[in-house]
Amino acid sequence: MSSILAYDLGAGSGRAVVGRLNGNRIETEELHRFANDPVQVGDRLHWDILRLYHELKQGLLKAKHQGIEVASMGIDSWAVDFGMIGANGELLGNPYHYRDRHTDGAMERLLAEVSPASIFDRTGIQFLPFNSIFQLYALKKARSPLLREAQRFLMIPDLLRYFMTGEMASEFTNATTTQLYNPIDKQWDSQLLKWIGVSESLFGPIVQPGVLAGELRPSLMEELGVPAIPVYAVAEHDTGSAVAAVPALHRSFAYLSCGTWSLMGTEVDRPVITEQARELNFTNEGGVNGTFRLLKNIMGLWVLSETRREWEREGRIYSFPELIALASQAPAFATYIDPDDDLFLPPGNMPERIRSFCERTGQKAPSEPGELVRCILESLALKYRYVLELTEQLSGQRFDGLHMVGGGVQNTLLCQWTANALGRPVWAGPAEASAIGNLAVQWIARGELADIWEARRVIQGSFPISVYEPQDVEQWENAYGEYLRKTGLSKA
Ligand code: ADP
Ligand code: LRH
Repeated sequence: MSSILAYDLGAGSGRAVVGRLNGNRIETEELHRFANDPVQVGDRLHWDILRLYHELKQGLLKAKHQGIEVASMGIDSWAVDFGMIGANGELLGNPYHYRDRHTDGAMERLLAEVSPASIFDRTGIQFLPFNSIFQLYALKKARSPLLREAQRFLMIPDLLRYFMTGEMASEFTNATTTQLYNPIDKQWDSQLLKWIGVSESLFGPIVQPGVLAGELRPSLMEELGVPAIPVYAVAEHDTGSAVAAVPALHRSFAYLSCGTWSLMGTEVDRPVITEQARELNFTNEGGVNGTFRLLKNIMGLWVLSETRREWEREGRIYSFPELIALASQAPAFATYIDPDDDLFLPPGNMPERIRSFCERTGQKAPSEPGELVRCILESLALKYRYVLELTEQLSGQRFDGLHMVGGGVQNTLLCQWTANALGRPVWAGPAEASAIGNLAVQWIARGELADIWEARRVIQGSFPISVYEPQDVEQWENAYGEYLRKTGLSKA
């Protein structure tokens, strides 16, 4: 039984997970887990990319020390961000964090020059102010030296794979999130690049998940004392990997990938590039096996983790289970936020922003920690209902329940409240869906699993799935009406 390795880097933390396929069962073992703390330098927020590369090396060393022979490996991470490679093959600068404010106003500025329809029709991608297209446009407008020197654009997992192998290639699922990839022509969109004034020569060949993309560079093998390990391009967008691991047994299913972000939608065979999809601001991100993810970003547990971080700065340390316990004791249905309000995107003082949202919308502002956490979690559950109904409208499907995967499934209160808000069951798990999807694509490429559906069957049989049946449905139904009114979503 061979051991393979998945690196999964989330906005909150990264992990190296070893997977073994034992007949019809997957066994996983977390080798290494590390924080992914971005670094503010002056006005700019960066990813600590070299530290992350260091942590990837630690994963390989831990495997070596435990006598694990790694037969292959793959890397997935959050989307949209990138590094630039210069003429000497070195990384130019530190990649920006998608929450950095250098993109403030860039989307509005570009959309004043080029119509939203002409961008959406070419990409099928939702408008988020931090998409790579707007980051690049902002760099161009700021006359960034980065663009003058750059020879190659590599997204985060492409970049780390390049560090490891010395080979450069852009992986498809992640490339689609740039809003510069045309899924109809199946290539980078030259017209969009012309509109933003960025040279097409920066963009290299696109490879599909499952392609063998190189092996460890000799210098790295020597540094770590490890053998040549094949490196696969997997679904390098973490959400692509997470959805590949949704334990669904039938074609038509709804998912919520619940980590720092909440990504909710369904899988489709073809991108849905219609006026309705554009107006509802849904996206069509590339998936495995030629599929697309018709989904919408919801700000997600970021609002909670950033709230927790604010309290930590004040010297009040709470674990997630403590916060959940406080929320469960606070009064129900007191105040609501729309987590997708622009207020909540940048890092900062979330308790203050929640209060200011409540004041703006004529609600009593929560003050105690339990009240704030309850407001966040109830609002998320109710927003999930709103987006699930939009997904149904757009896809013409009706879903019997919701598959929830990602670290957020550890929040049993959120899972239960989501079932209550939807009035439908929630099937929660696995928590490490992105790492498992990463492994699954490698097993398919290695000929050990037949296809994505066999992978999903095996995942379903290998990991516990918790079922949450809806409770207090009438109260939640009433709360939903209140939620839409108070947040202003009823007018959207
Ligand atoms: P990402 O990949 O974006 O870093 P994860 O999938 O690891 O995110 O999920 C992280 C989220 O999971 C945290 O923001 C937190 O809300 C939730 N979480 C993590 N651990 C726990 C826990 N023990 N109990 C409840 N929630 C948790
Ligand atoms: C989740 C995720 C999401 C993107 C965001 C930038 O980690 O990849 O799919 O929209 O990060």
